[in-house]
Amino acid sequence: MTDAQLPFAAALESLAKCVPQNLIRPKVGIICGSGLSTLAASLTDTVYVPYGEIPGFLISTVDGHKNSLVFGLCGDVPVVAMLGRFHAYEGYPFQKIMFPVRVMARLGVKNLIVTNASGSLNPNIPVGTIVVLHDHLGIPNLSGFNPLLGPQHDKKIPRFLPTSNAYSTSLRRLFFHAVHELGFNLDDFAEGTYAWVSGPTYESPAEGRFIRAAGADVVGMSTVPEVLAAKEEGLEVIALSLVTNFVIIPDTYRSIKAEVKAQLEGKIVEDPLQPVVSHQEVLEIGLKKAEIMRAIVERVVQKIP
Ligand code: R1P
Repeated sequence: MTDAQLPFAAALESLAKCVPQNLIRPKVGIICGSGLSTLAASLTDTVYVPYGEIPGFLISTVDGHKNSLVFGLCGDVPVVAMLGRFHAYEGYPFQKIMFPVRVMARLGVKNLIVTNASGSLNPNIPVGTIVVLHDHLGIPNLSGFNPLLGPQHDKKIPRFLPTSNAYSTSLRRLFFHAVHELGFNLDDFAEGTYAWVSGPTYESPAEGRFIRAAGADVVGMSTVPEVLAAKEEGLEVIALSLVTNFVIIPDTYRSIKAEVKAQLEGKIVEDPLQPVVSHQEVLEIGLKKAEIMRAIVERVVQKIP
């Protein structure tokens, strides 16, 4: 499937039928990451449109992703939020994963706030930190799976999209002003580079070390396709990553050979607990921190000129 075959007209028509006039031209779009659907909780005058009712939209099969587009007011700013997103590991083609962002752009969205849950690779970025992304490392982009591969469907969109300016400096500035105004400490928030991996496996220690060595601070399985589509559509983008776990990247491996040798010599060898990450843990941290993220996102939306 190419972008040209996507049902833009049908999607816009179906939304126009159920969303009232004062909400159908949102200024800001929000994508809620894993466990972060409550980001839209304070919108007023809300209208929920299930993904299943919008032509071209998929269904997220991941826990913590509700399948609804919600239109509403944030203060007096019309906003549209995706309660749940689509990931490549669900078996979905990139064109369809990026479709909602392109629909938002056609509805009039000019600024996109993308959120996600991520694993930290940086010892200075603990679990629970909100990281404002300043760059990304798209591992699939570097290995022949760039989401924008394919025919140039729209001649107005550059064939060779620059990505050095993907993350809006003005929106990032607004974010840190909002943090200050809400009485949070700026030093509790981080800036960093997001490594996008396809998933669905969490990173092996060697993979973690590899992407850390390549300059990434956090890692996750989403966001970059949406950011690329948003940039093609000319949107300003800010991406906020909530660290929900720490990626285990030991410098050395426990030697089972040494342990067996010790056992053979009659020594008692303890079997240490080996921590592993789970999606449940990701959702729990999301739940705990979503309120802070919501307050800041709301403030940022109000501050967008
Ligand atoms: C893994 O726990 C899931 O959480 C993150 C990862 O990308 C993966 O989908 O979800 P979001 O990026 O959608 O927030």
